[in-house]
Amino acid sequence: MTCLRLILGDQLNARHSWFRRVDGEVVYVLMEVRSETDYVRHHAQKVLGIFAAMRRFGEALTKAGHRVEYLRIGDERNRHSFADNLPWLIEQFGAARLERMEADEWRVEQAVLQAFDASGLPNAVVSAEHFLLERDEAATRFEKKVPRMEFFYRDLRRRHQILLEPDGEPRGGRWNFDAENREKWPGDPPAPAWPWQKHDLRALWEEIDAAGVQTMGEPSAEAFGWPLSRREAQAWLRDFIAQRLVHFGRFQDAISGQSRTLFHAGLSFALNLKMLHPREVIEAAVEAFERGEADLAATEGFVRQILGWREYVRGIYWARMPGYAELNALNAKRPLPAWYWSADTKMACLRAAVGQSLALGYAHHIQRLMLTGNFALLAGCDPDEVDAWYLGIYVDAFEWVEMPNTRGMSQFADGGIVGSKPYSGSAAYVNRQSDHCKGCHYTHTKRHGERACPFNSLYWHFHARHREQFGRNPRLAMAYRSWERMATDERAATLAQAERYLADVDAL
Ligand code: FAD
Ligand code: DLZ
Repeated sequence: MTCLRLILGDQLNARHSWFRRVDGEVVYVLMEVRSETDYVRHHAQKVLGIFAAMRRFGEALTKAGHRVEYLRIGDERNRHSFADNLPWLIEQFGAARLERMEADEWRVEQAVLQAFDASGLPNAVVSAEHFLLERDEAATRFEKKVPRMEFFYRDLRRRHQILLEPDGEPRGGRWNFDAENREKWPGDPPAPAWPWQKHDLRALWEEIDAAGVQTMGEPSAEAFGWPLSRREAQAWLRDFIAQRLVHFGRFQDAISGQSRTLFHAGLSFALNLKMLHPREVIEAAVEAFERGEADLAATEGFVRQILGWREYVRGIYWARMPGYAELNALNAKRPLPAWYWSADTKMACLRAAVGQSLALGYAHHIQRLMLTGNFALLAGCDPDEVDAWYLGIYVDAFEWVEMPNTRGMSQFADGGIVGSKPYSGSAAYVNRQSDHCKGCHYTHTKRHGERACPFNSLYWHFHARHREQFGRNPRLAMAYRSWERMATDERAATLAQAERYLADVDAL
């Protein structure tokens, strides 16, 4: 009795219990399909990376003795969706049973669930054995009331016994070292280069191109950098622990024109494809702390991202979908400026953030939140467009993690489910955290007039036009007080400047 087991492109978990035993009656199915390459315009490196990693995964399973059916993008038999390929695969293998892992994305979960049910065969769904909180528990827990991230995170630290004293209290007497993690990076200590690979993926790129898949950004197929197997991902993890963890906390919120990657881990692609398990990443950081190679602030700051934020946004996604994708609390309608696809803007910080996103399929968290995200928020860009851009451009972008970060944390379109206030910042913030303002076409100290930095007038315009929503928010009280203290003609000139900028955002 043959059983088909479906493996999605972001389910490359070599340590899943499925693979512990070789069973001649099980056929593992992987498919490169247009339903997944086309639901949004992806970065070329994202499609290349997912396909190359899927192919390596399929080959490794075959080598380990498993039966594998791998459908390439150019395969003539390929009908380009999970639902359309399943019926002929069932027939070809005479399958009597279907199995799958839980999908991480709502759209895909619905599609495969329906396809499995439509087959009429007995079928089962199992955990992807990746997250630290199972999907159903996360969804149930967040269904009625979403806890603040901090309390959720403390709870997971207790549950998984991470960085705790024997009496259950946090190591160092505090749960949170965020206050120590906000330094600007002066260029020293030097930021170590990431351990980019040099995979030659030109043949695969030709296949993708020949199939007509539309992408954005640079493929860099001749020397493709991202890790493509568990072994390579483990090497990236070791490199991060040895080279960058030590300064991760201090410079976590820094932005610099001198380094695109600073002390960040670069592990999100490997984690989200499930080549690495979050537990092993957390354990590696905690072990480095125990060996005295990183201090508590750096280690806790890193653990918080993975055990806290990553699991938290997934809980929100699964508790609130599909409605979450429709939320637009600030009624934002503006199209995203054209330079989000070209980096052709005079704003130095945004030129760098968009430019590196197109080149690498990567920007670090503060670039995503306080540069591209902040601009879209202040300008009032449509969250559907903002979501589509973030979901496409980053190699690590999968909707379960992209959407609560974008629509929620960054755009406040969820009305405050993820964060209690919008992440808005003026040029003062950008100048405090980065070295971009110095050589910029715009002047970071000016609110209006020639070459006034757009972040300033847009910041005040945003707060003025959303006074009803945010005027009584205690976390924004200081901003509104400053606005009130400003002279009337200064306020008028600032708002008029913002209006001029908003009338032609493509020209900024
Ligand atoms: P590091 O800064 O080194 O952090 C370590 C790890 O912590 C990351 O690999 C990631 O797994 C996890 N992490 C850190 N912050 C978050 C967070 N806010 N949410 C979830 N996990 C987090 N992350 C994605 O994985 N996919 C996305 O599509 C995505 N979209 C984002 C969109 C916006 C608007 C914002 C503000 C953030 C987004 N993030 C996303 C979160 C974060 O920016 C990335 O996880 C991070 O930049 C990945 O790079 P890194 O591995 O070098 O991370
Ligand atoms: C993102 C993506 C792309 C571009 N292509 C494929 C594919 O051809 N086959 C596949 O199985 N998965 C792909 N993926 C990942 C899926 O979209 C992913 O499984 C869902 O987003 C669920 O998280």
